[in-house]
Amino acid sequence: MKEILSGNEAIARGAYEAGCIVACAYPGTPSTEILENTIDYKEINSSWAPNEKVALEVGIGASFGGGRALVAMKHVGVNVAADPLFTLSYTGVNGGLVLVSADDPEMHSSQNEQDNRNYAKFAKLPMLEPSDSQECKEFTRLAFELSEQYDTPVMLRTTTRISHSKSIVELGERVTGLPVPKLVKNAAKQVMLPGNARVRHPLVEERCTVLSEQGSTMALNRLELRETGIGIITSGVCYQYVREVLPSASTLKLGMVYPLPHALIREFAASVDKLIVVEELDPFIEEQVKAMGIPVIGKEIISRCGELTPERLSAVFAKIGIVATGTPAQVQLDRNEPSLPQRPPNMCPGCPHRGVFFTLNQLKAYVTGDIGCYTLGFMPPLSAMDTCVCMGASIGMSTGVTKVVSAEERKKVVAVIGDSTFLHSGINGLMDMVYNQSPATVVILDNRITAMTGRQDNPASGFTLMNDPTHSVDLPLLCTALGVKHVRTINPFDLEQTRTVLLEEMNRPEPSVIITDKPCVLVKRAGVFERGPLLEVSEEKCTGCRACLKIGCPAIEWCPGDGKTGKALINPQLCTGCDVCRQLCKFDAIGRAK
Ligand SMILES: Cc1ncc(C[n+]2csc(CCOP(=O)(O)OP(=O)(O)O)c2C)c(N)n1
Repeated sequence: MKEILSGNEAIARGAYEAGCIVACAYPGTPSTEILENTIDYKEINSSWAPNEKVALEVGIGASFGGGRALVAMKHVGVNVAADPLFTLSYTGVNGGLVLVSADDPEMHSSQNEQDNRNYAKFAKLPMLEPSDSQECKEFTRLAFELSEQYDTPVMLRTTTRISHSKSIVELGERVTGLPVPKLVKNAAKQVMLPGNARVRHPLVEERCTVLSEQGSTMALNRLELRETGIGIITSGVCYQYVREVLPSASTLKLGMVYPLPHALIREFAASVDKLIVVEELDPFIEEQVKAMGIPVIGKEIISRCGELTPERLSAVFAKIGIVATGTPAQVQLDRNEPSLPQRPPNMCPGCPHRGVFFTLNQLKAYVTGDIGCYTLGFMPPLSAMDTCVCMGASIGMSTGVTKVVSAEERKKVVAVIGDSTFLHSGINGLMDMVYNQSPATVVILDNRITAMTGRQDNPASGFTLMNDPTHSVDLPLLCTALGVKHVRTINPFDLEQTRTVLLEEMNRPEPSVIITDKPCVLVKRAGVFERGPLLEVSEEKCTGCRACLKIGCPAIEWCPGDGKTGKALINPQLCTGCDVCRQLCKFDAIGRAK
């Protein structure tokens, strides 16, 4: 049977067909839908972990126990999981373990565009890179087999285009007859004390050599000889672009981008006149080919930044006099479609984060921020976020700032972090804050969900990925247990309360935590978010002072009127009745809709 699947759906299907029994992840674009699809297969125990390190550790446990395990994360998530990953490379596996790294060239939804192929080389483990959804499925299955055959975790790298594009996939059956998981002690292999690890390291090196040799005959590395004037080494989505732009060129399509199949590369180089590597981001393949003593064209014509497209690739080839002969579908589409209006990202109407950032702006706070929907607090008119580096960084950074500025400036320092991000990696920062008595104030924006990545549950939301009710972390109790003496809960829609509590805690020269307790408007369960009575603007009372526009709510529109005195208007389709704008109107012009 055939189905049209996205890359992420196909990876989930591949895991199912491979007999995978455990899947664990922390959400992050473009990887999130993998676990949102493994839940469709009841044979796979799927769960969200609080962060990527824990997700990988769950996978390692399942593998050591003898089951096949899939672990998924976005590229920056691998930084979080890197510690167990590097040593897992030494221990190897029992049941196959596949780690999906979903990279994001062009940073469609990320804070950097690191090239995670480097992780494969750094951690000395094989990495497969599919070029379409069919390969996403097949390579996932193959990755489990290679993992067990070579006793290694296998990384499967996708990019946003591969994760989110849809193409036809031929479905297969789930494998049967895999060994039944059971506890087997093997300390020499699984306890990485120096004495044991020293024995494992040479095996890791040998494994890389063997994989490189055997890679030359593996079907996933494919030599396609056509015209021999130009030969292109490529992988992933770039392979599709090369085929579209230069259909007559010979290609070496690498399905395994680490370790590289040296013999096959030499054979290809010897069969073509001019060798080019087409790859996004780092010169990962290029540098290794050059290190083999083979001259190759690469990053002198292709940018190290952003993603490629067929159009960009045509322009790249033109630089060295190669004329694109294909007619890429994408190019046609781009030229014919009218461009969409620009829509800057904005918090939703009724978002409980809005009032907090409005108040922080008014208090001229120095806000060490974090990653989530609330990062939009950086945008005008709220303009109340001063830093954003990585998940969980806000609290530690606030401590750092207070260590260097004057006593007066210290009072301005506020860390802002979401519930999911706090549980991901903010807890340690708070522990340090108490331990080292930082005077900063932490605001935990508890909207009961991991909103930014699509409303996934987390350990404080009370439900699992499978939608089963579970314990929900009591955030005030947790902060108290960490030693915070001043933990206060506020209603972020009450601007007066928000301002008073923020001011009190900012002025207190001790660690303090303020927790907001209103849910995300898009929270998926009934009864959590309640729409308030809708608001409307009285045309007579509105003076056109624009005070209500200062919160940047998309539900408030501006009617220019005769051009001199415009008036505000509340769109009833968008208003949630959060009541924040009413509190800003000095003329009592905003009230409940009749
Ligand atoms: C290491 C890492 N993992 C995952 C992500 C993707 N990501 C960005 S913000 C976020 C969580 C946001 O949830 P929360 O803190 O609850 O804030 P909300 O969006 O609900 O306001 C996630 C998973 C990331 N940027 N970095």
